[in-house]
Amino acid sequence: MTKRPIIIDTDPGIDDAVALAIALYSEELEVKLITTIAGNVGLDKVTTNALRLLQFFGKDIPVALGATKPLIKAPIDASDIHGSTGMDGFEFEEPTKDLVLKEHAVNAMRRVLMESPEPITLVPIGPLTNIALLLSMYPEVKEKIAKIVLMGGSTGRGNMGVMSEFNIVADPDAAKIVFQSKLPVVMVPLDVGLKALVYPEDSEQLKGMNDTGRMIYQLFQKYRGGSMKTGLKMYDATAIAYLLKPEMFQVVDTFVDIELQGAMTAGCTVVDLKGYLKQPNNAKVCVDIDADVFKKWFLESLQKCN
Ligand SMILES: [Ca+2]
Repeated sequence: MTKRPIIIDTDPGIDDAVALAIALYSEELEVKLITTIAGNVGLDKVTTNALRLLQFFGKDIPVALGATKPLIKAPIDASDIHGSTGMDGFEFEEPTKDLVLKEHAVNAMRRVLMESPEPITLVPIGPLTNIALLLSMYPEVKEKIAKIVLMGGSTGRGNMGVMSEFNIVADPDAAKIVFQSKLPVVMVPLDVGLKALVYPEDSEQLKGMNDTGRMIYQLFQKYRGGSMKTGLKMYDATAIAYLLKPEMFQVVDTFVDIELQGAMTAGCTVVDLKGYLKQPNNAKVCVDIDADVFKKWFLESLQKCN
């Protein structure tokens, strides 16, 4: 089987760590590049976390550093959710910097895309600043992008505001550029992340599964994306789930825009499920997930890791 090439743009982050583990060990995906973006914590910390994970997995994937802050608005600090390092709970070895490219993430993405004989899928699982910069600076890359499968937004309520989800509200201007890009965009929103839950009994299975399972189990002890008792929310892993097993989702074609001006709703995704705005569809939005299928897939996928 030829592997599908992807680029993951990430801000690890505990749920990012899970997404990376599954993607890096998948027989179906070839991760060509990892780009980092300030988000859950600052750029230095998320980059160190990405390098820690790659060293832990023994995977030599190039890493390029992206934007240190959003396009326009001030950054949000989410260290209350992910701990002060962004990935508290496991003692990683100090990573080498060997995998770090000299190029900025935007230039690295452009190069990898333009050099690729086949289109590449972009998988942003953090704020969309790098992707917006890429599309704005180098529009010629668009024909090399198969699609953008992003974790972010919500069709209903938010997790960083009444109506706003973290990855989108962290850089709403960037999100607007991505949704207006005319590229095929798949939005895997908060709605499904809230149902993609890992419970104590699932987490216990990870503990003795393999090294990766043990590491993730330990990270979960510090993760505040939900509580262990009522289920930990695997937000970012749902984007990888869409790539590998889209049939577990209910998906609708619709129009999505980003509210930039709302006095109380700035940064929310306006998902026009009923067509009030009379705009052409610009995204596929995952509106539901089969939670049982997800859980089975989640555990089976992590079993493939070392
Ligand atoms: Ca993330």
